[in-house]
Parts: sequence; structure tokens; C-alpha cells
Amino acid sequence: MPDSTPVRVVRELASRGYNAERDAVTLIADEPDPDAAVERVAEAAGDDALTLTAAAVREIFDTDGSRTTRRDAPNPDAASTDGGATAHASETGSGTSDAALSTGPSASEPTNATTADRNATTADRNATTDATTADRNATTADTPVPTGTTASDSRNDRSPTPPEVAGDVTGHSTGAGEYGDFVSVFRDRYERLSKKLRGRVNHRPTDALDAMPGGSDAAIVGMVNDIRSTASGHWLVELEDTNGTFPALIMKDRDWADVVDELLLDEVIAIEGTLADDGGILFADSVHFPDVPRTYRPSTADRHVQAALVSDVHVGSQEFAGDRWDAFADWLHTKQAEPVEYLLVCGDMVEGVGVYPDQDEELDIVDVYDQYRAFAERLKDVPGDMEIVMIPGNHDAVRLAEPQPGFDETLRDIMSAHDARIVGNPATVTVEGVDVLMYHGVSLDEVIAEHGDEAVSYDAPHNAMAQLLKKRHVAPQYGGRMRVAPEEQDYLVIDDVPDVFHTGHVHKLGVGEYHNVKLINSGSWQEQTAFQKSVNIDPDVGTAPILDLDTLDITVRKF
Ligand code: D5M
Ligand code: FE
Ligand code: ZN
Repeated sequence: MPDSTPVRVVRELASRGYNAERDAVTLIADEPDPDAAVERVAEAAGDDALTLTAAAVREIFDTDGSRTTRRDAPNPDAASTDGGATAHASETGSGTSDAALSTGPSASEPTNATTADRNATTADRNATTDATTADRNATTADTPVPTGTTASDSRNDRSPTPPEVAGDVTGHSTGAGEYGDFVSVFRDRYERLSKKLRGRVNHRPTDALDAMPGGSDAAIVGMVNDIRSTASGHWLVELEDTNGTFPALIMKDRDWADVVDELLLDEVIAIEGTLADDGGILFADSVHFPDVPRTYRPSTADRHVQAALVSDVHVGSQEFAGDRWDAFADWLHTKQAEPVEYLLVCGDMVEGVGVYPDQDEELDIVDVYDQYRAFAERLKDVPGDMEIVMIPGNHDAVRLAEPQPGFDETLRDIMSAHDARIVGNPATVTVEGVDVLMYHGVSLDEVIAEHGDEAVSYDAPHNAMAQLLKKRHVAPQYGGRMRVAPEEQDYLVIDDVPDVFHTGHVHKLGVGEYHNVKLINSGSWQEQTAFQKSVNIDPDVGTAPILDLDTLDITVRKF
């Protein structure tokens, strides 16, 4: 084992059919001769241990009397100093990562070795931690701490609660792509978003406006159907509701006229104003978005627990940053990362094939299934006791049009190694009481291209994310780059305000806040591609924002 990092240990153990707890890996990696330690552990653990617990490893070391180092002076950060693989890990931004170190020692050591199916094949054993959290907790209480361990040796292992998922199209797709489906998806969008605006303005249906006397105050709630500038430089915005369309005029000299910069076709807004003397047009006095209330109070976890948010791994691309991923996986095995119980992956697991013109010239793995197999190998390096959630992106092998269903059975099988939770794009994933809206982010390209303000740019993708929250829709503008699959309902509406909004796709790091909702665009694991070079996109590579679920503080780690 030339490089005795925890990842190597994990791989060695996996090749022998073991899934190991993080602490178990640390203990082995800590040994003077990790190779020999793996052998000893594998021999002593026998065939019926599917998941190697730290307690089991300690017992093996204690029994064979061969554990020579660090028992009385454990080095909790051994994993990060071992082999130098994480030497270039660093932190940016403000956060509370040190709080991670304060997790107190526990009196007991969880084990799940006894809960799994003993008849499982070796391949299965490699693959999953079979015990449910409930099982794990149940066994925790009864498992004694082996004698001879120190307090910091006997800390808790991760015991994440399985996330809940809402708003996921997976398994519910009904659309056949026919005209009627488009009508129903837009009708549903209008119904749900106009509801959020109706209480705030005294609106009239478009066909009733024609009958109102000129000079009356009036308001319309509608979908933006057209945006045009007039010969004199004002803006004509046509809104459509279920009864018809009506034009509103935004005068260029109003101090809020730059709101037009923000408007996208197909989004639902309200315009208040005064009807022209001869009717027929509304002179706008104000524009309202469905928006997030300024007073929104996010929920938080009631214990100290963290989630790592990543996206755009692009395994299979020649530019996939495998060394950085290794460093990240190494870090997840350290004591500092102990509170990181969740890994959320926001799309583009693999590079895919035929996604962009000439993409094949930059492929390292040409078969898309082989790409997923290689990705699954990378997932195995993530501690077995973490919960993983993944949604697809535009490079993944699911339909491109949004909402995208989660991976099919074949891909699930290929990626079963870590028993990840596979959901669609978008989806709301609730972890420890915190609602995280995960959306890959293709519409961010559109928002950035269309938005007139420089603050909404690739260098600040969180500002584009804020626009989506304001419009309460993850992909407001249909057509252009955005492909929308018509369904009976619009899964892209942001019905409930999330506590955290997580996207990827643009390969730039962005961390921000909008009306108390945390915004995280998580960067990528792919170095700059030829295309990105040609258009001057300088990606943020190897970034893993770590979200504190109890405080919602974010620490960005760079690998
Ligand atoms: O896209 C990563 C980013 O780069 C995203 O902002 C789109 C943009 N991109 C990348 N390749 C292309 C091509 N060929 N045309 C247009 N835009 C592109 P991702 O989809 O994650 O590769
Ligand atoms: Fe990507
Ligand atoms: Zn993408």
C-alpha cells in the first residue's frame, strides 16, 4: 500500500468484501503497517461480518496484541496527515467547521455487523451498509465499549436519519409530450403561482379589464407573454391569464423601470396600475413577484450535524479531477468530518456521451455505463455510514427535459454500491428537518444570459439562484436552452419555501442568502474543458460547501 490513506484502506477492504465504518478505517490507516493490518482484520473478521465496525477492529487488534501505536495517544487527524492526500485541502469563507471537533465522546460504539444479511454475496457486501438507522441505533445501546480504548477512540459514528423527499417526478411522469399536456402544465403553473400573488393585489381577469372605465386603478396577475420596447423607449409587457391577454406599459423614466431587466417570459407576476383613458392598456405603477417573504424563518436541525453539497462530478471526462475527489473522500474519513453525515450530489455524476458537440474528443471513458461504473467506484470511497442523495443533471443518462426523473433500474444497479437515495431533478430533500431544494441548474444559464444586471453572472451564480426563488420557479422561461417536459402538474414551481437551495451546473462556486434562504451553487470536479476555455469560463474545481444543519452556516472546503 504505497499510499496508506483511508481511501486505500477502504478499497482494500472493499476488495475483500467489507464495508467499513469510518472509525474502523481510521484505526487501520493509523497502524504502522496498514497492509498487514488489513490482512489481519480481514482474516479475523471472517466471512459473516458485512460491515466492519470500529469496535470489531479494536477487538481484533486487542486480541492479536499487534496494535502498537497510538492506542494511548490517539491522533484524531491521522487520516488527514497520512499520505499527504489532503494536504492541499483548505477552507474559505466563514463558518463553524471547528465546531465539528467539539462532538463529545460517547459511551457506546454502534455496530451494524450483526444486522445485515449473512448470506449476501461479496459483491453485495462491498456495496451497502444494509442496516437501517433504526437497526443501527438499536444495536448501539447494547454494544459494550471494548476495554483499553480512550475516550476519543470511542466517539459516535454517524447515524444519519434517512432523508425525506418531496416534489419528485420519479415514478409519476404522465406527460406524453402532446399539446394538451403543455396546456395543463402551464395552467397548473399559473394556478399555483397566481395564488401567491392574488392576496397582495386587487386583480381583475384580463377580459374584465376591457369593460372597466378608463382611469380606473386595476391589477393583473398573469404569465409574461411578451416583452417589447416601444419606439419611445418604454416597455410593453403583455400578461396572459386563463381568460386572455392584456398589455401593461412600464415607462422608462420610472425609478423602478429596471425591473424589466429581471423579467423572463413565462414567469407569473402581478402588475398594478391605472387603465388608460380609452382603456386597452394598463400604465404600470408597480410589479410584484411571487417571491419569498422577507420574514421567512428557516428550520434547523436539533443536533450538530452537517451535509456536504457537491455537484458536477463528470466522471468519464478527461478533465475529471480524480485526485481532488480522492482528497475529498479522504477528508470525509477524518475526525474533523465526523459530523458530515450527508452527501448531496446535485447532478452531472458522469460526463455522458453526446451532450455537447465534439464532446467525444474529451472523453476518458466512452461507454456511458462504464462511466457510471467508474462513478460507483468513487462513491465507494465515501464513508459507508453517510447518507447520499443524488439528482440527475443534463449530462446524465435520463431524459434531458425537466423535470428529470431519477436514474432507472439499470443505473441504480450500477450505482448500488453506497445505497444512495436516487431522486429526480428537481426535488426537495429534507435532512434533519432542513428542507433542501436540489435543482441541477440548467436554467441558470438562461437567467444569467437574460438578466440585465452584471451582478447576476457566472461569478455570482447565487444571484441567479435568488432570481429563481423570487419567481418561485426553478426554470421560468420555456424554450431557448430550457427544455420542459409537459406533465399534468408543474414540478418546477417552488411551492414551499426551502431552507436551503442547492444547484450546480455552471461549475462556479456561489454561496449567498436570499430572504434568509441559503443559496449554494457547489462548483465542480471537472477541470476547465476546451469549450469552457473558448468562452472564458474558469470553473471552480474541487469545492465542497459544508452546510451546518443546526446553524445553516456554510464552510467551503477546497480540495
Ligand atoms: O455545463 C457547464 C457550464 O458550461 C454551463 O454553464 C453550461 C456551459 N457549457 C458547457 N459546454 C457547453 C456547450 N458546448 N455549449 C453551451 N454551453 C456549454 P455542463 O452542462 O455541466 O457541462
Ligand atoms: Fe456540469
Ligand atoms: Zn450541467
